[in-house]
Amino acid sequence: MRRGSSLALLATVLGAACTKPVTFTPAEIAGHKMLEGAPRGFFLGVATSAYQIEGGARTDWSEWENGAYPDGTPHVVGGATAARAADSWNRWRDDVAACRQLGANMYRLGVEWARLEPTEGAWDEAAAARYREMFAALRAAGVEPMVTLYHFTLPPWVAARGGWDWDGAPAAIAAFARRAGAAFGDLVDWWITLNEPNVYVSKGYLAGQWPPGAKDPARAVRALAAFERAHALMTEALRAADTKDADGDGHATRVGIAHNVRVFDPASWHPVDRYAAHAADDFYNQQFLDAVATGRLRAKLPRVAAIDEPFPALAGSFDFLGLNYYTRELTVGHLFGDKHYEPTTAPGRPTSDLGWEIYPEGLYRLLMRWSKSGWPLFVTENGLADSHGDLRPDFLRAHLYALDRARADGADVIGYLHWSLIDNFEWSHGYNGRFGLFAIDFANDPALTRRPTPAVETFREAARALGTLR
Ligand code: PNW
Repeated sequence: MRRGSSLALLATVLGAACTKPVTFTPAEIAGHKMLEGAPRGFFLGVATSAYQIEGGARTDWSEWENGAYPDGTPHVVGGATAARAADSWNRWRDDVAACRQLGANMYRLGVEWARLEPTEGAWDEAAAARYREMFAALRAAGVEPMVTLYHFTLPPWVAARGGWDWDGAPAAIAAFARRAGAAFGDLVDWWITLNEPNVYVSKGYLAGQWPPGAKDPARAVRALAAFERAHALMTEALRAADTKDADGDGHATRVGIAHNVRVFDPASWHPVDRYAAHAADDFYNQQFLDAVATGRLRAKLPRVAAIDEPFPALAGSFDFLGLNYYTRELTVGHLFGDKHYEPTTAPGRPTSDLGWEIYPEGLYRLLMRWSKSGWPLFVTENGLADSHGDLRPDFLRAHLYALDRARADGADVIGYLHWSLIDNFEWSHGYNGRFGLFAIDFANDPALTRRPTPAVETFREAARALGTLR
């Protein structure tokens, strides 16, 4: 008896530190039929963001990408900019055609706040009309739009007031959400308030690689809380403004965030590395979800700052949990200072062009982890930087296998969106991170032709199994 219970305790402690190990063999992945048994109504699609594909927008990022670090290195590799990007503002019909070719039944795309509200309180009717054209064309093609309202870019007038450091930012973006809900609600039911606030906080406030270029952990904690406020207020605004059920499924709005999640495994059995994995996981993966689950602002870095106070609008603000999954990190911990850990990559494992480990088992582990959260799970991004396009077919197959396994084991996963439909502006990596199912030769092809990569066939195989390929 005693022995049994202490073993159980030991298992819990070890389990909490490293979750359940699981390994997929190439044979089981190859022998699996992708999306077999997926329910009717499952969403299989692709994702992009406004700033990364549209071209021609003026945001805080367009200012950032023209700048450099004190040593003269440009903020973006090679001094690249998104001035033209994939020119989707003009070529969006090509993107709709690419969705059709894939057999996608959903396309997650963004609207650019800076375009719609270029100065405070203004509203660009012509820009809104063009977005309406896109959404209507998608619906006509049998592709449900999912619309992201914030994907890393702010209008310059918001940035000038301090961006996410400005106390008024959550209310300002909620006002924008209300207008977007009213303007597009008859064509859009699926909404992402915020894309990856945790990535933005890490890049913009800890690493200093994205605007506002800060390396200030205390500010990072405050920024995370500001994003939590913003999401809650945006959800209220959307639910009030969008009362039109576009697809007739009984829901006028389905609101969530696209939350970047990673597996953090300790680099060794050393307790400091294990503590680092736990701390990174908590800040990066868990605190935003706890905020929504508890109706309290939750933002904390040990030894730095902690915010924990009621914010009732957070409660119930997810209709689903959107997860963006790419990779795993192995953490090496630091006991002192405000830099808690160093991320490393598992030795001998395959990686992407950006050096991110390819680890499909992580998607399974994370879906299972949140399968009891009460929220339906939606993979709102998953993809690979692969400029040759030859690793992406197996990547896609393996990650859909992970998703199917999680569903078979009880996780309520309602959709999968691949990042990305087309090659695009990969933030500080410029055009070096090629995530597109359709490749674009930015340097040599003035027509920016969307050219299918080998993974298009793999995607179509999944769409065929789902019955969405027309
Ligand atoms: C996500 N990181 O961003 C985004 O939602 C996309 O805009 C982006 O293109 C895609 O993933 C691929 O990177 C991330 O450095 C950007 O850890 C950077 C990181 C993670 C996610």
